[in-house]
Amino acid sequence: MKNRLEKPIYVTRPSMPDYEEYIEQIRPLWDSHVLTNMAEYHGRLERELSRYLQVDRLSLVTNGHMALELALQALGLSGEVITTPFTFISTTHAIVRNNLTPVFCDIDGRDFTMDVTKLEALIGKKTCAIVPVHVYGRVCQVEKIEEIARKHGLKVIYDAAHAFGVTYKGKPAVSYGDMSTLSFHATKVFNTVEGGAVVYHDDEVGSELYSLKNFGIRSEECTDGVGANAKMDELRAIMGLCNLRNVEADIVKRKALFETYMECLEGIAGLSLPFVQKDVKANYAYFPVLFDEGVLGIGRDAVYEELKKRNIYARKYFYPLANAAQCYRNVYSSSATPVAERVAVSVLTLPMYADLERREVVLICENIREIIGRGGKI
Ligand code: T4K
Repeated sequence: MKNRLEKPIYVTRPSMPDYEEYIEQIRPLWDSHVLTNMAEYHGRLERELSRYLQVDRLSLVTNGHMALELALQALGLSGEVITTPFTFISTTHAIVRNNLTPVFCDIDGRDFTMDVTKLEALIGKKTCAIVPVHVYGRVCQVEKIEEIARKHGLKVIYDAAHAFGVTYKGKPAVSYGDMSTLSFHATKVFNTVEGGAVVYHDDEVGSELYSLKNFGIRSEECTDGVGANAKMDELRAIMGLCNLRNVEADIVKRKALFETYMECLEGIAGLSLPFVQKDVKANYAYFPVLFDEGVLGIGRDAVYEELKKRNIYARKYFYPLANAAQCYRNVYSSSATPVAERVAVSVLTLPMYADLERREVVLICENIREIIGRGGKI
């Protein structure tokens, strides 16, 4: 094990502003004592994010999960929602916690987003919406989904937790569908520590979201909705304002790292590299690879364990599938989504974050090559 790293490398590492910059920016709060409840910096971040993401309407919330829960609630849905199991468990939970029933559609074997060729067969009398996931920041087949949704009168809410800043044919990915939800969790391309947002198009929906994130309160004496508390506080909003200044540079750094991975791992039979989508300006949020045990003679789990011994902490995003999670597996079966099942058992997302160094990526790749017995130094 000649390549063991001295310091651990995790799958991701949050970007942070300069300490002095953040302290300077939060100083006014010590004068105003206004810390939360949709105050000044909450409003500022909403405006700056709308500008950066090129959208007209955006509502900040406490996290990506609440963005999903409230987006579904704001539309007043009931019945079945078609989604995919190849996602973080939050997507399914948000559907279930709205008393809606998830129906799992399989994924496309190349980009791992919803397989639209299997979508229509799942639509029934009870179907009210589709919740596709722009997984790893890959854009779903938005045009086809729109066509099918329109034909059947369904709402479309994209889980765009991974798709910050991604564009498709020059248009922001988050501008498709009735709504899109974003996560600004510490592990994301853009973070506010914890945070999220809903992008929407209809002012009535916006007013509903505003109320739902504040307990359903409309005014001091009127609470007409069963809301939650999903308000982003001022300290996090300021963190977001600081991080937003660096996000473009971060994406450039991620792109370079992505290209280094591609160079260092290319040409290995049995190791599939990320699919690069046409017409998409990516954000390089993740670097997922698939290990085909039949070809390599070593499987994903063994590689994962061996990398850990070498101080490299890759992750199995997204294994197990949502339809195989302990809380859902008595109701659903992952065998109904065979492509997702195959991807989930062979995928490993390798470390990817703006401050990762090129030489660290090279070392990670050398370790992978050594573990799978495919060549030494790069
Ligand atoms: N929809 C989708 C498709 C999502 O992927 C997510 C979240 C959501 C919805 C919901 O959005 P949020 O409600 O979370 O905003 C992480 C994140 O917690 C989660 O946000 C993310 N997706 C998911 C894919 O990954 P874990 O449990 O894997 O995170 P954790 O704590 O193991 O962190 C991974 C690594 O990152 C650690 O090994 C070290 C590093 N790290 C992490 C944190 C939190 C740091 O260096 N600093 C940190 O502060 O879920």
